[in-house]
Amino acid sequence: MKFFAFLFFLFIALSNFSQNHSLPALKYAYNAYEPWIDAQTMEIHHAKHHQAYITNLNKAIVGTKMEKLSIIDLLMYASFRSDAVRNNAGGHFNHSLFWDILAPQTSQTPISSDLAAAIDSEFKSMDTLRVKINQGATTRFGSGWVWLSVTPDKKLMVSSTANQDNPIMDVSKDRGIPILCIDVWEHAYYLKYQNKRGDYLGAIWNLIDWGIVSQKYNAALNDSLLVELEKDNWMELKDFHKVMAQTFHPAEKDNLEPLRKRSAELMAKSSLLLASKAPKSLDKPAVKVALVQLEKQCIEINKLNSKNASDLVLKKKITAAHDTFHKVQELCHD
Ligand code: MN3
Repeated sequence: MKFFAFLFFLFIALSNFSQNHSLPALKYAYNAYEPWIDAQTMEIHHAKHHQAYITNLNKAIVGTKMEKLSIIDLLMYASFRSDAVRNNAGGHFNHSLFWDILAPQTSQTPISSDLAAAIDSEFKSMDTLRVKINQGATTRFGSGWVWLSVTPDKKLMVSSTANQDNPIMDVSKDRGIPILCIDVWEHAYYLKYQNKRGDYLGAIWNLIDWGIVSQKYNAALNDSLLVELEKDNWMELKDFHKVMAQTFHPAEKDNLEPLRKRSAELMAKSSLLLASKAPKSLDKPAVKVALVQLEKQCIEINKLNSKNASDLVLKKKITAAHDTFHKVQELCHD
């Protein structure tokens, strides 16, 4: 009996271990970031705020397929996730990167010549980059983050996002792999700097470990995620996908109501998709041919619907259009 109880607890322990996200340890003591960030802020920020994102992320995904997904997969398709997953997966990833790039001055490592050259060619100088990042941070209304990222065409980009969003998420306009970030939530600075975000921004530059940022720059340049981000950056495809999913799936179960209500919208989205500019790697004849066919099918569905075609006919047509859309998606992931 004891042996079975042991197995049972082992199973519970292992299953928790494999499914849960957990708080990464800080590389330095809470007081090592003084005087720029005080120990109390670091401790509350790490042990309370960051931990809360992780606890709530684990809660939001427990018992779902998302338990098995990497944090990157959770972020990539944020537009398809609940607000709880979007905010807490973002909160976990963003803070993990932030802690990673901060170091007390005595422990900092120098910037690589590759990153220094990329900064000079993209922003003219480190000083201009700093001004640009601080501008992004100052003008971010409310809570959010400012980022330095590597874009799919391997350039450096400064951007900012609201709340716990980040450049990996498909809800972001400017996408890339972040290599540096600054937290501009008030909880990052309020105890020491109160409402003076500018003073905090002045201080935080003393803590950035450019050697670590350089490592992240090299890793990002060779990361296959860059290719995925480029392919995924097609808003019109996502817009069409949503309407297709919300009309086709009910139709599969013989509920034609959503399609009857939204056939004009589906048609409009298919035209917008056909007219849109595809990401460079997907701009190929086979994709175009499939999109032309898809638009034709959506126009026909709308026409049949306006003539009150039977459920059976509409179901057959939306199934065929859905097959075409699947072909587009397959072509995109070749
Ligand atoms: Mn924070």
